[in-house]
Amino acid sequence: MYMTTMANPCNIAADLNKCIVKEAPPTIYYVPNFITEAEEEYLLQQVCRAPKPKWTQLSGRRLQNWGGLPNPKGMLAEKLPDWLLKYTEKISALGAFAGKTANHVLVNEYKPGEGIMPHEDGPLYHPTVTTISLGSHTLLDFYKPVCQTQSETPQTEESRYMLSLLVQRRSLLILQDDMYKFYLHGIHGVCEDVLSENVVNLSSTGAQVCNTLLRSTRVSLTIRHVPKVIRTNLLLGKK
Ligand SMILES: O=C(O)CCC(=O)C(=O)O
Repeated sequence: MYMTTMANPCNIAADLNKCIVKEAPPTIYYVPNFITEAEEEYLLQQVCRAPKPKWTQLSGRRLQNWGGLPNPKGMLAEKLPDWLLKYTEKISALGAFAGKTANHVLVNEYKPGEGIMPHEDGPLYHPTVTTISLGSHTLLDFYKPVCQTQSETPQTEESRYMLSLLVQRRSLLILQDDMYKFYLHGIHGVCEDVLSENVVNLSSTGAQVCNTLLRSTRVSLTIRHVPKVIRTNLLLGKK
């Protein structure tokens, strides 16, 4: 499926509503084949071409930041390269950022066996996070937050686990509302995924319960709108 640009940029495009994952709390949009194989290949080449210092190695993945470095006060925005601008504009035109335009892309690369701990992305990027996946599928797992008032039963990662999504290469994922603000998301560092009933979007993927999928290297483009820092010094004419 390839989304067309919508008429009203303040709302999620009407045809995107067909991609809501109804089995999950509000709101997950999952769009299989959002980009073509040729686009995927091109994007992977561009990610690979980035100079070495552009990469930050973390334990369990490496990443590139494009558009500036977000911090709690906002972001000193830098121009995005054209190869990313095409997609930030396309996704913004769907109304994913409530009329704003995405200005930041985080590129994550996961080798088989690598993942990311359950986390929230924080209030800076509200109300939306969008992700294009390249090179491999992954399983994105969602968790309830630790409940501060309930102290009797231990709140393990296992007990807080809620559901998973199969995120295929070339897909677009949009998280909003409670699925973004309230629940945590993470990726287990495994080399293969056995699909279970807990994977709630299987009907739109062509995969089935009990299928085993081997992971290859996955590159995700996390596309967001980050508020810009107001450069008061510049406004006041100071250097
Ligand atoms: O790779 C992904 O799909 C998730 C990335 C993520 O959660 C993050 O960078 O905060």
